[in-house]
Amino acid sequence: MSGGHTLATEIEGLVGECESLLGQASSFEALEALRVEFLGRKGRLAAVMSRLPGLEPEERRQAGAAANKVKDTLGALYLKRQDALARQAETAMLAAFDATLPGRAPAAGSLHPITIVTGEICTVFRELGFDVVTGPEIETDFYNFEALNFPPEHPARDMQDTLYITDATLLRTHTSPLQIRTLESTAPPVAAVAPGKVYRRDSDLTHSPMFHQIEGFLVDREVSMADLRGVLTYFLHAIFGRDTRVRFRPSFFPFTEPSAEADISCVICAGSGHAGTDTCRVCKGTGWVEILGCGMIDPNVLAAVNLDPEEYSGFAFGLGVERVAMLKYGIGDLRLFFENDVRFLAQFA
Ligand code: 2NM
Repeated sequence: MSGGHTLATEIEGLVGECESLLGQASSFEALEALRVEFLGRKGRLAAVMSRLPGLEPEERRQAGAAANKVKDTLGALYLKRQDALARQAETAMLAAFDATLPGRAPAAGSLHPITIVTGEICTVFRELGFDVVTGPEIETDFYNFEALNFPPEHPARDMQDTLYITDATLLRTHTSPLQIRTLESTAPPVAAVAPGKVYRRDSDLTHSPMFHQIEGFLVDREVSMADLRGVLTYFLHAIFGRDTRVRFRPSFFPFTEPSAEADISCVICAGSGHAGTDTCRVCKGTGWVEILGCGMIDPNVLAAVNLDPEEYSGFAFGLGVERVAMLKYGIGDLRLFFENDVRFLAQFA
């Protein structure tokens, strides 16, 4: 050491000053200001270093060594202080709330009641050996009407109130076109259900221009009305409960002969016809509600898909999913299905 005021002692003096200031730095901002003041590119250590080239070799060697040591020492002090401040901040944060509280679960969505009921119905039929088939919502006149035994002048075509796209293409008014497509491509024995959206020119309190249907059929040799009755009764018991009574009434559809409608005992009043002293609003006091249409597939429909009606027979049925959901959940207003109000939908979580 040459003693007295040398650059080396000046540099070491910086350490003491910086050390005490770093110890007092109480925020990340104050710490950063000190780093810039002492260690920055235009800082005080850099200013001292810039004077090195003008020194005598011996003093330059000592000053250079001191400067490098100071750089390391101050750098380490800076990191130590930064770490201490981070710990302080963490401790303060942990003191401010209870870190053992469980997290808040994000709100989960839920299935739409139409999706739930469609799934339940398809599951019952899948368990009975039916396939589940889907297909286009835009159909041709052939698949929607002609193959289903609706002649061009048949009043049922007007009754359907169809949404036409062109003369020959339309929005399907039922999912039966899928049964035709399946019968065309699959040799009997064949059984399938077809869920999906269907469209009709109808819109009021109890009719939506788009709603959901499930239709099904089974074709084989020697299929009878007894098979229809057994399968559909089993299905209605699976959906509405074993205590539900089922009855069949004669009806008419262009694609089935004979045709029938199935009623179940009213799910609201348990078939009593009244609610307390009032008449039951759902079954209007009859004790029964209509639930599906069905019948033996008309020979003309079998012929349209090149099956010999003398060799094969089958039953078919169709139902509205909104109607099943309304009865199952006691929903009084069809419009609730299409408004997507979360207060309604969340009840099916
Ligand atoms: C119903 C009622 C009765 C039906 C008929 C067919 C087909 F394509 F196999 F002939 N599919 N669905 C049918 C029969 C639908 O809905 C109320």
